[in-house]
Amino acid sequence: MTNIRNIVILTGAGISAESGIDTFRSAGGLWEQHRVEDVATPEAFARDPELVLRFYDMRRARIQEVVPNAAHDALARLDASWHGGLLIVTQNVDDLHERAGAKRLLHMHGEHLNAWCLSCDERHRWNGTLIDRPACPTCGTSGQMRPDIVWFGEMPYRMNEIYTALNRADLFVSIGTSGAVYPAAGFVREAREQGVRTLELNLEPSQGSHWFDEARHGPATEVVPGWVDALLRQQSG
Ligand code: BV8
Repeated sequence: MTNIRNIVILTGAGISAESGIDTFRSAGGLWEQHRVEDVATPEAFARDPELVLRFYDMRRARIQEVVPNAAHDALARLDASWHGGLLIVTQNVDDLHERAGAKRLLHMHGEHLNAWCLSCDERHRWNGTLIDRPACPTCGTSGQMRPDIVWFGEMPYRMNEIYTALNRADLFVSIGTSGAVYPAAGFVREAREQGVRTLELNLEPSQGSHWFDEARHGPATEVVPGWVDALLRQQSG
């Protein structure tokens, strides 16, 4: 992998699986316990806000019980040492990348630890619950705060920045994602069309595996550190 300067990395639930956070589509996964349309759509929130707020309160509490794993740590190490361009685009709404130390990071589907007031449109760091309809710290309105999460049918965040980085990239790497949800699942084809080299690091072939130039399959805590170490060794020549 010579003359690689700018890298875009997409991560999904698989990178947090070994930290003890359920993925979506695995047996017993999140979407096994709840129908997506019952908990992760604006319609669901309008229809049964209690169910949706309880679902996200449970997950917000859960991520505060777990810690980053060797895959998160390896990407933070890469972020700290890579001289070229780097952007980690995560579909995950947990804060494990940040806690591992990653800085060049973007949450395209939002964050559990943010609450969004629909009355004044302010977002607030939030590690408590929302089911008790707390008042907004900015406007004081009660009962208008929702999880700052991109639900199905809603536009993901910072898409322009993502496409700009993809267009400038030399390498696109997808880690721990099934390639089932768009627009994230379309990034590999966008990259290919730009002549960008593409690599999949996943436990098993994803739905878009055939679009990648190269794929390495195995647990993220084994595959990701090995890939990062090789890249940094190459950089130090
Ligand atoms: C939008 C936040 C329009 C919520 C999420 C084109 C074609 C078809 C459908 C669509 C399309 N375009 C849009 C759609 C509709 C929809 C969609 O894609 N539907 C799918 C189901 C067909 N997309 C949307 O609605 C998007 N919005 O299009 O808006 C718009 C346009 C203009 C203006 C306004 C609106 C919004 C999508 C975002 C929804 N929110 N998350 C929450 O977290 O509760 S998506 C959520 O699901 C995740 O963020 C992630 O994106 C996805 C789950 O996928 P993964 O992370 O990959 O997890 P999964 O469990 O599936 O797979 C885990 C993988 O890891 C597996 O491959 C496994 O093998 C691997 N693994 C497991 N363990 C390990 C491992 N790998 C390594 N190591 C391990 N140990």
